[in-house]
Amino acid sequence: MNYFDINDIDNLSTWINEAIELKKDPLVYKSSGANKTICLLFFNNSLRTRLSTQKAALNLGMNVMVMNFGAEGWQLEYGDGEIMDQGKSEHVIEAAQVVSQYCDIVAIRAFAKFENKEDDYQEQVLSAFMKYATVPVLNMESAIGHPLQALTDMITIAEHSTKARPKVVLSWAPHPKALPQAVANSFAQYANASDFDFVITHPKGYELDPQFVGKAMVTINQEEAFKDADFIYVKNWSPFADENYGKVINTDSNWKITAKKMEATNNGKFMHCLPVRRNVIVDDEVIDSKNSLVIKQANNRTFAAQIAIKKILESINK
Ligand code: AN0
Ligand code: CP
Repeated sequence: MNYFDINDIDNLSTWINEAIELKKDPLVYKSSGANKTICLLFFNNSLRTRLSTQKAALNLGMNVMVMNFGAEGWQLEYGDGEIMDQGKSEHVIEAAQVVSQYCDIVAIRAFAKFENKEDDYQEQVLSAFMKYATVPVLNMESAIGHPLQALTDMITIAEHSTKARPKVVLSWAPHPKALPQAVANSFAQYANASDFDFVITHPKGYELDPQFVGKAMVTINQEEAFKDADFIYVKNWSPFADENYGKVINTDSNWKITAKKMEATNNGKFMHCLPVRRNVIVDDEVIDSKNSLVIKQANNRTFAAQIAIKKILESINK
């Protein structure tokens, strides 16, 4: 099996409960990855994903190889039948098969490039690796999804929820650079698969792909959205719509998360996947408050990765 998106999870609440259980004794499956190797390929920067996925693999007794592919690998070609007389040195057809011979799982981070919406939304990089690799593929944030982050977020909400059906709000916040929709897409997808009163709030023009929005309540009134919320999950993303795809069309600081806005919530918890720009996305006062879960959330990245890798290992050993 791959862990590419939510469709690779047979039962989300089982995965969440297993991850919470694993936290009590992270080394309990130390022998399950013995003599197996995971190779982590990064086409983009990372702090949490790189270290927590490595840590998860080590907890499972695996060997880990990490490559900063974006800076140190050959530039890859993805197109079929290309005459490769330009800048790209190697085709993914060879690269994926070659990497597969050195490891048992290949994990990949490859963000949206914002060059061509179709390439991004067809998951050009991850799809090619899944097509040509001969070992399972783990998604460490692709063009349109971040399933390890979303699993982490569901684990964190499960741990901190005091209600059977919490009100969970995904709020856009301003950012100076154009960021992918991946984190928001996956969060929405996993939130829709959970028993939440789920609300998404963003300025006009920031509508997400309907396949991820699903049954969520969507509003451009952030103040209204925050009312009685139990969890405020904040993330910037750039527009999905064709006309402004991957551009910055709004930097309105009125969307920043402030202590005043948090007052309208039901003693709501603040969540963000990190990295976060302080006092642009969120005021210090909020991220430093006792209701901020960001550090605990980052810790859960290890256990989300460990569950996903464990499931992949089980599928290999079957
Ligand atoms: C990335 C993004 O928004 O997708 C990674 C988040 C985990 N964020 C930045 O590039 C700042
Ligand atoms: N949340 C997250 O994926 O962080 P990194 O980009 O630092 O890995």
